[in-house]
Amino acid sequence: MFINDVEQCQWIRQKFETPGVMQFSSEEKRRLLARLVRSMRFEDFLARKWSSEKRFGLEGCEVMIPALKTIIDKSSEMGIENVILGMPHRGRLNVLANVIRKDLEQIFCQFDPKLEAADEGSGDVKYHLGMYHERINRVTNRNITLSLVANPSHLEAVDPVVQGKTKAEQFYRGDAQGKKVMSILVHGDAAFAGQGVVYETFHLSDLPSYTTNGTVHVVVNNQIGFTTDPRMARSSPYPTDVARVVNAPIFHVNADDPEAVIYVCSVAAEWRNTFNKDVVVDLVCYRRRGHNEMDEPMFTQPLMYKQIHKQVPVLKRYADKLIAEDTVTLQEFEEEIAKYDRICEEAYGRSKDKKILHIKHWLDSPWPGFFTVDGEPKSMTCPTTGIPEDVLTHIGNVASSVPLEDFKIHTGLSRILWGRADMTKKREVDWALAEYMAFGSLLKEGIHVRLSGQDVERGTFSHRHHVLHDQEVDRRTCVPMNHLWPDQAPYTVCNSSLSEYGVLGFELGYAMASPNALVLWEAQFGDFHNTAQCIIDQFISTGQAKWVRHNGIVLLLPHGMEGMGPEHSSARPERFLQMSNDDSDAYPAFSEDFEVRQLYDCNWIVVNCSTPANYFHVLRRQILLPFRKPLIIFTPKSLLRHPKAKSSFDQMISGTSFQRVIPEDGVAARAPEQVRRLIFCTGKVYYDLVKERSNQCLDDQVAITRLEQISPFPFDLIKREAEKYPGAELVWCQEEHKNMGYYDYINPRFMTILKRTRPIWYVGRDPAAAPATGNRNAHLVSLKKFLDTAFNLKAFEGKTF
Ligand SMILES: Cc1ncc(C[n+]2csc(CCOP(=O)(O)OP(=O)(O)O)c2C)c(N)n1
Ligand SMILES: [Mg+2]
Repeated sequence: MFINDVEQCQWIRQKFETPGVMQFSSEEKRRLLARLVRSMRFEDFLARKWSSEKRFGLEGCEVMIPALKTIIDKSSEMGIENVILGMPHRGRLNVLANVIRKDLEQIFCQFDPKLEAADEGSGDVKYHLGMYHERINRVTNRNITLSLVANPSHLEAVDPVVQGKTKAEQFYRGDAQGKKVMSILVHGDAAFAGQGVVYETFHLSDLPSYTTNGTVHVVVNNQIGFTTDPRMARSSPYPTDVARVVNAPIFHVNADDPEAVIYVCSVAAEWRNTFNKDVVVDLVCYRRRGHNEMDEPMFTQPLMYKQIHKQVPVLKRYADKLIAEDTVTLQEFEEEIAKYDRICEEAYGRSKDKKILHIKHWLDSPWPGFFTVDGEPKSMTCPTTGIPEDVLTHIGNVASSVPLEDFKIHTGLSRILWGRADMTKKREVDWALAEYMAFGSLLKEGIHVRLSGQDVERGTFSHRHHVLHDQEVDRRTCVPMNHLWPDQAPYTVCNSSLSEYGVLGFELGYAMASPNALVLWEAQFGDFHNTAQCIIDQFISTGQAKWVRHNGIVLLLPHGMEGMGPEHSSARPERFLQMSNDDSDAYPAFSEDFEVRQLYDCNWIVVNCSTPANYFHVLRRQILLPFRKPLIIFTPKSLLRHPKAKSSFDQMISGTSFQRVIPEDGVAARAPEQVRRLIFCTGKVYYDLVKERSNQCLDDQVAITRLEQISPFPFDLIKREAEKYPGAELVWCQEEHKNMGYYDYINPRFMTILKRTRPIWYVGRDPAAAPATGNRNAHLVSLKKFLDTAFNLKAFEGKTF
């Protein structure tokens, strides 16, 4: 343990070294016995009824149930009203039944393979689902809300998600010190030591905008069961190394000594609620069965399992002890068992009447009032996203000012603010100002906005400057966005630790807590999102399908080929598009609500805006939609300062909206029948194309139309554009390599909407392994090459498709 605070060390010493500290009343002992009965008999019941089903039983560590309950009791006693739990497979069903108190029949009916799912989506296996429950804590007689966050198989991935949700719940309750809301994270020993996200999560606990004011961690340390498991080498010398890494006290306790366990758990909860710091309880136990109930551990660990089979179960041991010391009689003990078995049997009987499975009953984060009682959106429309001009002007003025007196900002920043004032006067915005206006206007409407990521306060490209720093007073800062209106919602902008997996998971959890917040995570460069791939694959892309849970998180991923080398170039749009669930081959029915219906049906929205105004609108639309979907935005780098990448207030005032497609509006659009080529593109390459078209004097012969919302694919608007230019050759132009970017996604969709009557030719960089070259000259040569092809009207002559 590496605690350098004397008071804290003394506190721990006093808790553990004072003679006779572990005293339990007979009532406490009986409660502990009853909890062990439930824990053990629950597993026995499942084993009897469904002997060939995986349930990842707790046998060998049944004490985890009283352990968790003690942490909750003690925390409730110290004022906690809301506990958010994250845990892996081991013992999860038992926790649902006996800690969260999910109705047993709801758990049992999950074992019935014939049950039909009432909700759309893929669903998930029973030992992954989440849960939310408000109840009275029987020990303290106080209300307590417990939620268990749904998780994927990916061990420890849920940790930062739980922390983000906890932080958000604390934030909305004004519980800045974590006195009302706390989290508990349960870990397996191998995953705890081996998965880096554990460390990333611990690290967040020391950062002001990410701390949950302490978490109680419980490790189910059955490492003995893995020591010779051929599936994995034993992890590094646990637990000493882990102690060094997690920088929190670790209390090791023998799981076969239930009184010691609950004493330690009570001290851990007291530690958390006294010092608001993390603490780890290491339950050293063994695993009575195989990894799951279908596994035979004797195959690989014969000698160890011979020993394990000789172990007397903890319940028997403890019952014998209490009977010997006259705390309970054998009869009372047997009655306690019979009572719980009866509860299980009765619930089992009721579970058989269930015909339909509602995954909705397993929501970990209900959003009261956001949907109708049936869980449907309250409307199927999206109001326009423009705002009154005076609001734009007001935000522009605040964005260009320093709201605090005697606050000296850097002269370079003065120039930037002056530039913003000038734009506001001219009724125009660049990227940063458009974002300011989107955030500011949502804050005015009572929507909390939180932007998190590495260096987001200033902006990686030094364009944002949402936090001003006094040049003369150390650590004096000012966030003008919080000085817009007296009754606005709060704005949080926070530089994260240098982590993607942990931080994106955290923000996803934060966004889970409420639909009335715009929560954004920005990657330093889009490339870096792949170290958070698990959060993207397991939660963002699939979360709704698996857990019927909406989430409106926004990913800002800087993207663009600018000769900066293989890494600072691509946010890998192809990956997001490949995971988009809209059907490439189905010719859509164009109903009146097609646009919003498509958004409702998709698993996420992928956009690449080419104008600041469209960026402004898509951010606002995210909140004005009557449902929530993750939004992936490929954001620009060079366009942040491109003189042409500006928008007028006219494109943002009331009545204006997000444009899924921006059609050609120059000369070509005025005489479409004369147009020989219609180029579709998305993002920054538009500006290269327009410049080249003008250089080659082809403005009347080549039209350029921008796809701004890539997925779900705007079939209706693309159809309209293609039909407007009946004599034009259709081209898709992208700056990314052919096996990357958007081409593989858009091509079959163009074919569907054109009913295969016209080809869409590819223009862009050749296929490649790396997303971009490291050689600036090679970058420029390939750019020139594909721009030449884009405007070579003979390039596809005679070719068939
Ligand atoms: C990230 C990840 N890698 C691998 C696995 C496959 N896996 C499932 S359980 C398990 C062992 C977990 O050991 P431990 O954390 O000690 O938990 P226990 O099962 O012993 O309770 C492994 C490797 C997984 N689920 N997640
Ligand atoms: Mg283990």
